[in-house]
Amino acid sequence: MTKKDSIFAEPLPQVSDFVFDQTVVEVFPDMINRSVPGYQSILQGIGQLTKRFAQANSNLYDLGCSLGAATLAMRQNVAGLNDVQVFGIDNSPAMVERCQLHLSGYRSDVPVTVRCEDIQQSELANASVVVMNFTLQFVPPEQRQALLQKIYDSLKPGGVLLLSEKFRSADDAMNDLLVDIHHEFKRANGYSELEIAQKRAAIENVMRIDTLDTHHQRLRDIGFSHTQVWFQCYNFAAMLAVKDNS
Ligand code: GEK
Repeated sequence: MTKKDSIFAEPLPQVSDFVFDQTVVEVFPDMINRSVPGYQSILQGIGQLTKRFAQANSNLYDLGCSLGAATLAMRQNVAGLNDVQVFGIDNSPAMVERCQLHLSGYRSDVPVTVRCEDIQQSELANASVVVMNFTLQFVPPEQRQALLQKIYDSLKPGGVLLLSEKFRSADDAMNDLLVDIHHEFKRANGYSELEIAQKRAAIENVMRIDTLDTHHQRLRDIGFSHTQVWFQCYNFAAMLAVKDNS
């Protein structure tokens, strides 16, 4: 049973920047399911796309793996492929510890290694599938291009990046609408106005979001030959970016 997220339920004298600490780990599955529209559908799609793009004799990476939900979705979809390794990487020690415990509860012949590292420092190589499921948005904007370039360089021909992000619309009126209906979604999932407002204040300095155009353009500039949104709900989208086969 996952504990209910009530981190921002009481008025705080001062709202500090959001951190992925032990308190967050305890409620994380409830928090992400009640906050990210389509989270379960995206995980299912990550599994499906992994099945399609994973290559034998390659590595699969889940960058910013939290408790390993996408790591598991990937691992469940590579059975039968020779010499495949899955790596989950997160820089929160509390997340990594719980992720290891969580993954050890499932049986699999596919080796999984969970590492506590900053993904900006991680060595990535021989990859066929790289997942960043709501992680890039926590990397400082000016450092995103270099990280994505490293991912591109680590991919084998025909490899894929699966990138999910909250985004903002360049059209201010449309952006206000998307933000509003997302908040309605959170209210329908039991979050109060106070919880929504305090979470927003906690996250605004640590999660700076791009437009979808910025994402597509940056991925194209780096060298990805095809980019596509394959899932969207309100201001949340999952994209795929494919490296050419040649
Ligand atoms: C899921 N992918 O459930 N290096 C490593 N990890 C990082 C970094 C960094 N530089 N910055 C942030 N993180 C998951 C959900 S949550 C999204 C991802 C959310 C980690 C951070 O510790 C956290 O665990 C994760 O990225 C973001 O499919 O909570 O909105």
